[in-house]
Amino acid sequence: MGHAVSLHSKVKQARILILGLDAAGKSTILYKFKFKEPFSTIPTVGFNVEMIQTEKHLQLTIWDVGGQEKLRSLWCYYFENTDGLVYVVDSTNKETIDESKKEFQRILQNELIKNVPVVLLANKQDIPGALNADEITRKFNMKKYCSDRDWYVQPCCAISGQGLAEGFSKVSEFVKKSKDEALNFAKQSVRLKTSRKV
Ligand SMILES: Nc1nc2c(ncn2[C@@H]2O[C@H](COP(=O)(O)OP(=O)(O)OP(=O)(O)O)[C@@H](O)[C@H]2O)c(=O)[nH]1
Ligand SMILES: [Mg+2]
Repeated sequence: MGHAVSLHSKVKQARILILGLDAAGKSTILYKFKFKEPFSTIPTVGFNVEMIQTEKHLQLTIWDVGGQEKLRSLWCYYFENTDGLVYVVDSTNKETIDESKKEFQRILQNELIKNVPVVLLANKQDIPGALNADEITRKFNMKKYCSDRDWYVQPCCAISGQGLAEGFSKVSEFVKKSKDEALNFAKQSVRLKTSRKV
């Protein structure tokens, strides 16, 4: 009975983790996406968490964790049960982009994040000289490092909100797909067990 209920209930909840270096724009993105209004932020010490309903009928619980260097060792405590990762890059800051890439690759290596779909938000596209999505894709070596999962690079501007709906829609789509696959796998296993008993 428990099985039947859990296997047939619709997917409604997903846990999304937003990470990236300090000042990449994570909190600005979270609050602009939620409230659709400009939001002035202060550096996050700890985390912010918001629930947002997307058009894919998914309730996203979005965790935005502070990105200052001394806080990054705490990121791993947020990894468990993550359904989708949104990694935010300041596309204009050539001094920190290699550091951002290093942190990104470190996250991907963690067992708890294995196969978790990724949307990389190439933020601050309003600033002249920002690297575009193709340049960020190459810089972050996405094809190589994300070959084991669904991934997408979305250019955006947290101030105007441009690109945010597309980015979160993409992560919702990926999450739904992987949850559907897990559900189908579970259904098949139940069917197999039942047919063996008969
Ligand atoms: N021009 C421009 N500025 C942005 C954009 N996104 C964020 N900012 C600015 O970047 C600064 C840092 O933004 P936050 O959202 O606080 O950065 P954060 O990633 O949450 O930083 P931590 O909490 O320290 O990890 C703020 O002054 C924002 O107004 C953007 O798309 N364009
Ligand atoms: Mg913040």
